[in-house]
Amino acid sequence: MSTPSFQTYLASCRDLLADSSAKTIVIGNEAADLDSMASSLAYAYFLASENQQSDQHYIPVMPIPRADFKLRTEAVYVFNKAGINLKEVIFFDEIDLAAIMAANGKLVLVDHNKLAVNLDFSEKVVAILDHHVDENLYQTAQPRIIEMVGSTATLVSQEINKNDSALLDKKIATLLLGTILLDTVNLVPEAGRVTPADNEAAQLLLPIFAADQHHFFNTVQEEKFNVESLSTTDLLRKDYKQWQLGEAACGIGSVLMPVKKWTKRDPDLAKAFVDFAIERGLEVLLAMNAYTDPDFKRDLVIYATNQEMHDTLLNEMQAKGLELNTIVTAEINEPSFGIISYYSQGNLAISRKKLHPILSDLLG
Ligand SMILES: [Mn+2]
Repeated sequence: MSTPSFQTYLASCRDLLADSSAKTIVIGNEAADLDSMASSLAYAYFLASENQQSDQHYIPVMPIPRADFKLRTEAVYVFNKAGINLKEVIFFDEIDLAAIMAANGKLVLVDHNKLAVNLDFSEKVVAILDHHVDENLYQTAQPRIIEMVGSTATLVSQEINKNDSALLDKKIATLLLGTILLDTVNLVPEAGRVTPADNEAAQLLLPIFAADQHHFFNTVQEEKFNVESLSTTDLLRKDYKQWQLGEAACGIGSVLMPVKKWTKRDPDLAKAFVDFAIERGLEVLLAMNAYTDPDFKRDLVIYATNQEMHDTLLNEMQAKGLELNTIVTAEINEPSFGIISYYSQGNLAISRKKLHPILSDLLG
């Protein structure tokens, strides 16, 4: 049987999904980084072509809702570069995983080797390709390849090359190479990520990709931090954590943009904070802005539903040495509810990880 191209295969996935046959879902980890998504696409394609005689359908599923894909700006770039039609890509909110599993479904895990806690399908895991520490689960999985390489995409490249190297066309090579370069910081030994296997995989893919490695890496890397296309709400949710601190629900978004630029760009920024807080039932919503200008800098936005909470937070952060200085933002419309204020943060050492215990002690 002739093997369909990756393009043809991907275009058929939605039909395969609708079909009544049993399905094997190929899925990456919850964080849904480029490695997880690219590896699942390439490995699902490989499995589908290896098992054309089987009555199973092999379908890659991105482990996030479709609406969240645009937040992975590096993946948006690499998918586009690989010529992938996003309409054909299947996202987690477009399937009923429990129903698929109940109908004789199976799971292939890439870029993780332990199912997310909310996915109770341990007995369904039939194969694993991963580069995280082995949790020693699903011992019957076949293959069960868990190796400490820089990228799962390396393991996928190896598997395809070993079994059917003709599948490594330009689209697949672009997906896998972009991922390996990003994960290994362009194969540079000083970054401490690259292994001989990653190097080998990259050397295999480069002639198929047939364009400049360094330019590709630089662009993927730049796109990862390019948040120009994102709205205020998307900037807040791109890298977002939420904690319950005593009575108060507190959200903190890490934002890769200076406050001055952000407020200039969006005069309704305060309204977006209010809406975001209401939607999530937050009493406190902070943005921790980090950027280079040209040196590394930090800003902070404090939003609280009431003045007392706002001032308590501000005073505590100053007491803990954040060195906050008010930024004047004349362009901003006042919030309809609650209070918001904008600061540059003199103490660059206090990241979100370090701010969390400070707030816990205060409110927890
Ligand atoms: Mn990975």
